[in-house]
Amino acid sequence: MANEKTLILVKPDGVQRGIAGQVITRLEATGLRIAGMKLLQISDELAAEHYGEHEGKPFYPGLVAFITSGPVVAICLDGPNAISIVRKVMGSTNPAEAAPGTVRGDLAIDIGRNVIHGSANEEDAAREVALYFSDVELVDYARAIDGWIVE
Ligand code: DAT
Ligand code: MG
Repeated sequence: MANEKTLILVKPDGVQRGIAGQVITRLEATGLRIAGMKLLQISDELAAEHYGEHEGKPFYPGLVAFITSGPVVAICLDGPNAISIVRKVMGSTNPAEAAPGTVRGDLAIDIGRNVIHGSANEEDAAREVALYFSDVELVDYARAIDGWIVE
């Protein structure tokens, strides 16, 4: 199993709605380890770097306005297959198509207010973790329960 780090954001809608804790609870419950976590307000510059792949698309201006509209909770999770496991917990991009039991399926109804971001692949994860966290903000530690989570 490949150990991976991935970047999650509880987007401004999640913070404003008071469901950041629910989202974090679902992520923690997977067994993945929290390596970094903080609240921050995303600047226009950071938003442009983060969502550069979507520049030029019709929804891009609204996406940048939304992601910079209030604070987000940024989380770095670490563990085996962390990237794909978090994507599974998130659910499909459009909440209308997201499965029940996923964050987007259970807690959202609109693609433009879909509560959570998670890195899509290894390349994005490495880039996004470095965008939001410095080396000293990522803590490497063992948990007493690790042997109950990974064989
Ligand atoms: P994801 O967040 O699942 O990785 P993405 O990278 O394709 O999805 O898009 C980033 C965000 O942009 C997505 O969470 C919500 C918004 N978005 C994507 N497609 C959209 C669309 N067709 N209309 C409105 N917003 C959209
Ligand atoms: Mg994406």
